[in-house]
Amino acid sequence: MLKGAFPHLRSSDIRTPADLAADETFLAADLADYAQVEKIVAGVDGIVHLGGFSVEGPWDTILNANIVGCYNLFEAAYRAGVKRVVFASSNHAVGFYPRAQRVGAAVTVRPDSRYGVSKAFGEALGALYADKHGLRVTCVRIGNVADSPVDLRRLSIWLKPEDLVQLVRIGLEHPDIRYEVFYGVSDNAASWWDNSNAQRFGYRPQGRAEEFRAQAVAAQAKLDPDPISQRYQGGPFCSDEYDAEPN
Ligand code: 15L
Repeated sequence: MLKGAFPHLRSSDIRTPADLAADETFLAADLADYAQVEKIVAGVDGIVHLGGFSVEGPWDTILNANIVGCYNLFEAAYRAGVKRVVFASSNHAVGFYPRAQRVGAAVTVRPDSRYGVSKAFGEALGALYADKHGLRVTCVRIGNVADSPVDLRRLSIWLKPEDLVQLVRIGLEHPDIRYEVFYGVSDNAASWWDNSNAQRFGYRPQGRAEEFRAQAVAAQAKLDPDPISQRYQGGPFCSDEYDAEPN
């Protein structure tokens, strides 16, 4: 969806996609290897950093892909003179806020997993490179990107792909960005997040999760009840490995 928005696009992943089009430029890289990251950022003006391990995983996996990998990305970007980074953070950086609480972009992080901790780390790293080195950094705490919301939790956090593109373009183009945190969420009536910071930069989401309520409710009915998951915003990322006394 960014095709045509910018004169040149380069994509990267640890594996080469099988369906690359003839007009697409691709460079494979393992983010955990600094020398490889240096090659993919060379000559680039702006980066949309979606790379890494995108769910909970063993510590070594998170450490290499999301901690070392994220450091390599910001460090190499800064050294190469890249001007902007849009970092794909996640709702799981704040997943342990209860669903009953509405939160804004400035709340203390409350990660719900090692994965969520890695996203909080990425947000902190982005702030460091913005404040100390002048990189323009936008962190998007993405809810769930899909064609439609697939359960009750996703009715609150669903992000229509086109709306993600809108947020990415704000991060890459808005003249007033220095360091900002946005929620990656569409115009969902059941949202738990105050996304006024994104709106301040012109974000006007088009997706409305409520239009899919019936299908989300039907899908939810097929899931086993899980009180911890249903209490907190991060859902199953909270109940996974949970052994605390509930408070
Ligand atoms: C995420 O951060 C994941 O990348 C995605 O796969 C979903 O699990 C999403 O969160 C979610 O919370 O639904």
